[in-house]
Amino acid sequence: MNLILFGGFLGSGKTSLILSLAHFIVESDVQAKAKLVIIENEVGEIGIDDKVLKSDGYSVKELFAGCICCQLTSDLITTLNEINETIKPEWVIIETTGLAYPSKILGNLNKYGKGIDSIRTVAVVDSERFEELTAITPVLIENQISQGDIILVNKIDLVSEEELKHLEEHVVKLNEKAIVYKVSANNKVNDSIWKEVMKTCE
Ligand SMILES: Nc1nc2c(ncn2[C@@H]2O[C@H](COP(=O)(O)OP(=O)(O)O)[C@@H](O)[C@H]2O)c(=O)[nH]1
Ligand SMILES: [Mg+2]
Repeated sequence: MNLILFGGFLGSGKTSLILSLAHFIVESDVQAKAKLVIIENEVGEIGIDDKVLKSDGYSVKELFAGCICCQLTSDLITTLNEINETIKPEWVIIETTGLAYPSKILGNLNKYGKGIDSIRTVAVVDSERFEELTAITPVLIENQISQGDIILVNKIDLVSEEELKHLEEHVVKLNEKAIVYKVSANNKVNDSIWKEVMKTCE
């Protein structure tokens, strides 16, 4: 199983981007049908309707009773190990809550997860609210960004070129190793970005 962990504040666009990636995975490879599981840990503005998605070859598991980086750590591990034994998907996308520390989740997955071939972390940045959120919860936002293999600076349709340039500089300062893409989940996300996200990590 290859895991793709999506982090980022509530409302930053995680579900919108996950739906786009999910469609890309299913459409790009016929074999991938029924090989993708999405684990939802957050009730958001946009939901992932299991019934609609099932007909497309996805399946969705919901863990809504707490945060998978704290109270629900063992639920996440149990769910993943169960998925590994029953569905054996090629891809698992995990949407974390906006308050999750990806570093904690990664630590637990590495320690207790079974059948995991690779893990990639995607940090979604809400370009409209980034400065505001960083001022309110700097440690959390910085952890989410510093743990990203890929950073998707989302909602670029809502900010000016100048704001975006400033924001990008800030993001790169927090994580120099990550690949940074500017996207808008409201428009089509370039396939090359999803190809990069799906590259298995070493
Ligand atoms: N204008 C604009 N709105 C967006 C974009 N991405 C997401 N949204 C909206 O932001 C809200 C929250 O998106 P959602 O995917 O539920 O975020 P999540 O809470 O991180 O999963 C929804 O109303 C989306 O339609 C974007 O790129 N541009
Ligand atoms: Mg969501």
